[in-house]
Amino acid sequence: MWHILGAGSLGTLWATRLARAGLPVALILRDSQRLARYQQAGGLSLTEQGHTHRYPIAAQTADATQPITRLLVACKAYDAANAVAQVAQRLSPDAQVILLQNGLGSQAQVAALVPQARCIFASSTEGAFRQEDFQVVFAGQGHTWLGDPQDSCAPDWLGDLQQAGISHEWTPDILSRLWRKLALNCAINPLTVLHDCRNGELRQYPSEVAALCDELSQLLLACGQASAAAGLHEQVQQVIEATAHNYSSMHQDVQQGRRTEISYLLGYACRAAHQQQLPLVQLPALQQRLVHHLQARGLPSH
Ligand code: NAD
Ligand code: KPL
Repeated sequence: MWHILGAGSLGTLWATRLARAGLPVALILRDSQRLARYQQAGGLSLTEQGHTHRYPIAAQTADATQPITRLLVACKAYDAANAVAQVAQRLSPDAQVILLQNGLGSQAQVAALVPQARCIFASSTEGAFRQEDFQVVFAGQGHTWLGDPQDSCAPDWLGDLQQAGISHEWTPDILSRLWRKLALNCAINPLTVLHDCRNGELRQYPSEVAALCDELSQLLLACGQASAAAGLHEQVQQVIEATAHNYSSMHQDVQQGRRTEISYLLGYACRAAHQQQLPLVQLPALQQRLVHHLQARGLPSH
């Protein structure tokens, strides 16, 4: 049984594909009000290439009693630990917890809460967004890398992902993937918020982007992530070109008045630099500007 904690964009994308492949899935929703709204909606809707299907997947709240052996955590990074704490006592002794959160920091918070469970980290380039509650659009095909920094053995359920058509790969170095994605996000997303622009408009700020990439590369090297540092600036420029017409996820969050994952991206990078006693200038200054920007709009800055 796949228990899926959080029925937002990625949670729905995973739950619907697993369920339509005939695999047993149960959603864990925040509270009984949200469960009632879900039941009223009649299931999760997924729109793909203009076609919408509804999947009446079983749902429960955290206080249900069914034991959990495989938990997919599909909350935002800032909600992951609290959400997992609510179901921790239901985890069986051999439980596996799959963490879909972007950035770094939330994975360690969850792992500390559930030391008995195997925690598997994921980094995904799939794209999905919520149209309405329980109605999600699959906006961008992508790939998901999965790995366990403590144990390189692949879990036995990767066949379920294959069966469900979820493009994936088991990697012995998931931390390198997560660090690289964090660095890309730190080089692009805050600047798009501060300049209120699409990714492509960052072409107008080449020295700002280059200076950030330089400091992010220094940080990755100091943190023992040499392969994540290699060619960072070139890849950032490629991503800016390839996604020139898009607004970054952080820009979309700020535009829509939603909390950002700053603490698990730029905040994590700045804390890591501090721990490494690395005297960086650009990254902390960028964080300060972003924090002010968020505070001025009444948004959480952590
Ligand atoms: P989302 O906001 O759409 O969904 C999160 C869901 O978690 C919400 O439905 C929320 O109600 C639920 N939730 C929060 N606390 C809960 C609790 N205690 N119990 C039960 N449910 C709870 O977020 P998302 O876009 O799916 O993103 C999830 C993670 O995946 C983020 O870290 C994001 O950066 C990452 N990610 C998202 C995408 C994407 O395209 N959406 C792509 C790659 C990575
Ligand atoms: O992942 C992204 C995001 O918007 O969060 C990209 C497109 C890579 C920009 O950082």
